[in-house]
Amino acid sequence: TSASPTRRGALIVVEGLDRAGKSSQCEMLRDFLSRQGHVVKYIRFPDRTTPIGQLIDSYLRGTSHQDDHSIHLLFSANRWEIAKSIEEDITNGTTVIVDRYSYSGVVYSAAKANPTLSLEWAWQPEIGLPCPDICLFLSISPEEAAKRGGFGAERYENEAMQTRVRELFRTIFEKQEDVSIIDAGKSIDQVSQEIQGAVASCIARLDVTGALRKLE
Ligand code: ADP
Ligand code: 2DT
Ligand code: MG
Repeated sequence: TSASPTRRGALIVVEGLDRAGKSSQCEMLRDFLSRQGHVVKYIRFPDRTTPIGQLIDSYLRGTSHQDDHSIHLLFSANRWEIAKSIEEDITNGTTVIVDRYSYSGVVYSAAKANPTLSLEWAWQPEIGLPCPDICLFLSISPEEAAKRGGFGAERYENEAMQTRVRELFRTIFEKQEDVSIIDAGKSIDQVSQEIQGAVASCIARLDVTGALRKLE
């Protein structure tokens, strides 16, 4: 007799603009799923703790400069260096919540309007990474985001960049089927209810004996 296979965990990605509420909602979702008895991990990209992440951190804080393509590939490499451990966690039954992923990766880079850095170019190094079972896009208007405080000091935290990022997120998520668009302008509790609903139905549909897909 063979042992019954471990139920795999789910890979849940939360995306959105600055101040959309991603980090708050990831924490609440982690606590919600833990209370339901799931083993849960919450991770974020960029992971600024690795050597590659430290290069990214100094670039974002403006203490170093990088070519647009080069920093793009470092953000991608920062996912590849963690990808194996995500896959292992999922296989071992841990549900992984990810705060920003490849979608932020392509959108922020393409928003620079560098003629040789298109969305298509930017997507190539993402191919083969673990594919989320559900992607939640926290959608917020510039007005609502502004109410949540001014821009911070990091690169990209300015009106022009955020406007282009918002348009590009819309472009990529219009084409994509398995994305849940959440109105992030509502109260924290309302947003969290919607996220819980979307995640619960994803987990219910999930073939927990099937493998995690790859981005293509
Ligand atoms: P992100 O990770 O997307 O940048 P955060 O979760 O850090 O966003 O939230 C940014 C700020 O907005 C925080 O001060 C947080 O308390 C607040 N905030 C988050 N969600 C809401 C909401 N639904 N309504 C009002 N304020 C919110
Ligand atoms: P936070 O740490 O505050 O989320 O900001 N970014 C992120 C990219 O340009 N490419 C990526 O691949 C990822 C994951 C978005 C991180 C900043 O880095 C940007 C905002
Ligand atoms: Mg955050």
